[in-house]
Amino acid sequence: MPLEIVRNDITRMEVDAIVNAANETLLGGGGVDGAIHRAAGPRLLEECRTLNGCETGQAKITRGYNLPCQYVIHTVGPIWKGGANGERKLLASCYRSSLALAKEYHCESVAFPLISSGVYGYPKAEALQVAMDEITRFLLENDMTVYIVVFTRDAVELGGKLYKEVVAYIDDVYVSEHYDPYREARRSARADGAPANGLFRRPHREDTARNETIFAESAMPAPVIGSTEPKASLDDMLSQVDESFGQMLLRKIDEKGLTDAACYKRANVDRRLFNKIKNNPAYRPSKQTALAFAIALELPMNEAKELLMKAGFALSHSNKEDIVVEYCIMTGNYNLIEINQVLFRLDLQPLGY
Ligand code: AR6
Repeated sequence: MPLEIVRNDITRMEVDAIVNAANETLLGGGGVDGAIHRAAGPRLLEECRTLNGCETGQAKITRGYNLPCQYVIHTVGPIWKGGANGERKLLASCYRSSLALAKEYHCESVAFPLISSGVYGYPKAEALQVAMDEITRFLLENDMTVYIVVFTRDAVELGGKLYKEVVAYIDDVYVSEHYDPYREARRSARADGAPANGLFRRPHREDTARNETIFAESAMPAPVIGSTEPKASLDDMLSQVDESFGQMLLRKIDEKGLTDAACYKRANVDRRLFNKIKNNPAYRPSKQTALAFAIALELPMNEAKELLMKAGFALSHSNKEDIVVEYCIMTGNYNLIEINQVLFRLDLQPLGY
């Protein structure tokens, strides 16, 4: 997947380059800078001494030494002074300069921490937005896998309007459809003063099944048992195979007037996977990939379901990822990066590949 947000310690990332949130001296410090120097060993500091520092918004590169990555790109983020002192521009410049260096050194994968969002005080949600905007812009023109590495404890501080809306929607849909009458009966009995371990009839399977709504139509019409219609032969049926996922995808790309590259980039899918889908009509992508294309193509709900079905999947209210995507399609939010941010916060699988 070209852009991915992950929870990790950046010093463990096995990528071509990791980015360090350094200071202008480049001689080490606390936070992620301290962690990177500790993990890389003293030779990193020796090399940093030869670089004569680095200006805010710029970046310099060294080797990775004992780290699992080949390079460390050191960039200096702005100190947050309220937001009216060019902080955004400088932070954006950190990402641009670092990505330009990564490209110059032929890196195929790079991992960024949330620069400036620790000691330098940049609000985390805004820092993440700048990171995503700049990385997305870069990926429109370049092929690279870029990770934004968020320390686990920081993830909870990442806010966002869409996130709050989606959580409310999940609470409505998921909770009501996973209503368990058995548990409810126990709960109300407890409220009535009945013993918590009292015996209750477990609901019949059909009771609970009624609460589960799968909202994609079935891919095949249900077989009619005992039908008197003449039976088609298997050969006949096999000769009438529908348009495949890849064929429908390419047709939709044309109908929308998009180029292939614009579509797979919007879908956060890498070129190799797109070519696999394009060149092999029988190829079945993962559900995350199929959904990513539905979002990239800005398909309305019925067409999104149809595309998904071509890959052999359906949307289900039993699945939180699906509810998030459903909400976004229903509300016309086709910003895949934003959707992935919400999925990440909810600990769900992101879309794309
Ligand atoms: N992996 C991933 N993220 C991390 C890690 C880690 N190992 N450690 C911290 N973070 P900061 P800044 C997150 O303070 O704000 C240094 O002293 C952290 O939670 O490291 O740009 C330099 O020398 C936060 O979200 O960098 C400078 O003087 C983000 O990384 C100054 O701090 C950045 O936090 C730079 O401050």
